[in-house]
Amino acid sequence: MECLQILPIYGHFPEGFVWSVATASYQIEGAWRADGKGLSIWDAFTHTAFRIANYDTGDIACDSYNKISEDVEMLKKLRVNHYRFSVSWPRILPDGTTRQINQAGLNHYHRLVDALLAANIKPQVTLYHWDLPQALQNVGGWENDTIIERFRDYADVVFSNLGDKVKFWITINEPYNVANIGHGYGTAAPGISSRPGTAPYIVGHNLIKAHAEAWHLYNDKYRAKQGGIVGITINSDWAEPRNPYKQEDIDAARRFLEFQIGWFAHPVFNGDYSDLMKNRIRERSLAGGRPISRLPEFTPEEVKRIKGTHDYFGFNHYTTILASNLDFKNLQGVGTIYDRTWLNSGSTWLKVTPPGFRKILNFIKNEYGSPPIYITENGISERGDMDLNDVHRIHYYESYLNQALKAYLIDGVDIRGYTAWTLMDNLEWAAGFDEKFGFFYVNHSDPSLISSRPSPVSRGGEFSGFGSVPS
Ligand code: PNW
Repeated sequence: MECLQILPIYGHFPEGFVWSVATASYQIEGAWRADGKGLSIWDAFTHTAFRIANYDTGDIACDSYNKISEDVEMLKKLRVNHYRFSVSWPRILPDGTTRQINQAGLNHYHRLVDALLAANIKPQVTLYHWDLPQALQNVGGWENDTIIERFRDYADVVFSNLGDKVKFWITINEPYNVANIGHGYGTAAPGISSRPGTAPYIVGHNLIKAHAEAWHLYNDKYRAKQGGIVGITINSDWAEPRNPYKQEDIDAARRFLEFQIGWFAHPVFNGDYSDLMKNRIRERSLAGGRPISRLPEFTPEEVKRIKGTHDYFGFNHYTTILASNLDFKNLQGVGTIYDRTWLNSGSTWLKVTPPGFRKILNFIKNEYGSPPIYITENGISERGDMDLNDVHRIHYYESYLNQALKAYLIDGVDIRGYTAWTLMDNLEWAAGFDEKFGFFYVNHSDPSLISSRPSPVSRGGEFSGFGSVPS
């Protein structure tokens, strides 16, 4: 049985399968103060000392704000049929509210969407890929529950302006990372790390409610007219027990998954946080002398309103960890390490572990009611000197795609689309420009940023585009 895992499978994904690549506004757009754009928490974060490797910023990034046609040319070369990008909230609503709607910002996205459609590439649009208006952060950001209404208002502006042309919406990208990295570790904007046991859960709670309100808004006001689909994109690693013969580690792996993918998927797909998560956090909170759990509660009405707010399962996946039981340290009580035989990447957290992809796709099928799944991110980074030959990247995509194909053909997982991260090397958040996930290389020492993209030095000399991936 085990050897079957490493043999490739041949076959096809279904008719109409979505082949896509993804980017995010702050990572590529630049033009951070152009045409009336407000500041985002990432503008503030990258301009704060010691936050970002090499003091890199997204001030210019890949200059995509000014390079729509170059970006579309690259997409054509990849022969994708979709392109996933995100809208910068402060570019459209400079202070985060509808008090002022910045038409110049909206026009940028109109131009981009029009150029895509003219090239027969359909847009997949993320409303929130982490660049919150700084003005909203100044009043508490995702910790303040007024954010739910603000997000709904923002979604309303974007749906009403772009919804005639955009039929695939993602409300929020990776709420787990917004909550945990932004408000627990503090290594992503807004960089809050002073209340690691409470702030992430409050933020997560508001993210879930904000997503649900945006989904209902679309459902009630736009769906009949515009006919698109809306979902949330949830990220998760796969977890294997560190010692597969030890029940404690098997339980730890399960806890890891329920605390990562389950934190957001359980309320949206099954209703409420899982009992395992609720019980564990309550137990630990009380043991630590708190009167109530650190995990906020949904009222029964809220549970009902949130459950079912999905037209598909948006899923980002990169890697696998080994889980073991820990009786102290973090709330979930899970220690994580990597197997030393796993291939490395340019990111410390990312190891090449293809079989976990198939397993977690099956986990989604089994735990969340076999929803249609769009993989909205998957990819690998490199760092250091590169010859653009890309053997690691080719190996990663071939083996991960084959695992997805097995999940589809053998296991019956309802996979509808696959999106690679990312179109071109871009600002990899706190890691700056050093970690390169792109299909295309961007030469930052060329002030025009043009000559190297799109150009013969683009990556993937041997990656012949999605049109010919064994599918
Ligand atoms: C995702 N981790 O972020 C994001 O959606 C992208 O914007 C990002 O560039 C891409 O994956 C590559 O990192 C992640 O530490 C950031 O486990 C960090 C982690 C995972 C995903």
